[in-house]
Amino acid sequence: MAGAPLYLALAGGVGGARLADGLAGALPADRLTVAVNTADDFEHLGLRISPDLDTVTYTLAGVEDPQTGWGRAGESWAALEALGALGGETWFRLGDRDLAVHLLRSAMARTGRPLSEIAAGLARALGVAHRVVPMTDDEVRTVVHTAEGALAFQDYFVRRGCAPAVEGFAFEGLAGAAPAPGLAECLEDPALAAVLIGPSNPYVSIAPIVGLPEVAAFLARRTVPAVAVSPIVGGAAVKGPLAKMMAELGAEVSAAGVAAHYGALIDGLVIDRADAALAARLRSTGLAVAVADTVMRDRAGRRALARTVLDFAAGLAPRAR
Ligand code: FO1
Repeated sequence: MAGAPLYLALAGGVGGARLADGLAGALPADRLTVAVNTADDFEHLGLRISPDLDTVTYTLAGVEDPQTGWGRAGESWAALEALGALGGETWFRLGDRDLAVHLLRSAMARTGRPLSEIAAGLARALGVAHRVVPMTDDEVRTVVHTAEGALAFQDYFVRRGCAPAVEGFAFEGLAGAAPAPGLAECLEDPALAAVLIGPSNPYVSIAPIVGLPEVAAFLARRTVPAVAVSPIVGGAAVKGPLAKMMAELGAEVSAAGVAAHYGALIDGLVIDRADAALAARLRSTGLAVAVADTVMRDRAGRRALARTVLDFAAGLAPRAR
């Protein structure tokens, strides 16, 4: 017997973190693994920064900044202000409480501990019961190819405010990267019931996770369904530069554009009520579609969407091998 169903959620930044929090409210701690993008990670001011891991961990711990969705609630900025006064770089805004996490992670990384072990320790210390794992312990770095040349991800995203027109993406180190232990175990677990892809950016948050060679091979031969939540609602991104990226890449800026991008990677897509008119067109391609409120305005909204996603995935037939 495989036991109670286990779910694997794939998450990037804020949208993925919010769905993961809803799922954590609906599932026991040992029945959910959240695998998080680490291709946005970078070294800054000598510190090891893992923005998406921290966003997911803070959100599950209930200590995230409710306005930005990243960083911590009730943050103070004394260190950043002092840094600026010294002429240091302040374009990447690190709050004091957040800084403590980067200091500790960097110190632990210098002792040779893998990111997955460090992330588990930080999550435990913040009171997170569910399993939050980096997609890999290996170094994978997103490079954004733009009309102004190749840019490291955070240079494009934060320093340049996503202004340069995107031409494509590369994930350095991805071909040789292995899933981190918690993710690898989840893929091999006979209780795995579904893969749930959060409303994260498909190009830069989800692509690195599903592009890990072992994850890609698993997804290609999976019998469990994979379901995504569209991060595009009413032709606009709920958060971040996704709509701009899609337009620059010549994709249709809609939930249908998201479905076309994912292709055979997903069996079902949850679209917002605002996009209900797209459902028939999407279903005609063989994709299962659920229509729901996908903009998670509060914790109740996260829980409700998580319930919809779980019920939707449970209603999909196993895939033939
Ligand atoms: N995003 C910003 O737009 N500006 C920032 O100054 C910024 C700082 C920051 C610090 C810690 C952290 O964990 C995340 C931070 N983010 C910031 C968000 C982050 O760069 C992106 O949301 C992700 O990399 C994309 O998912």
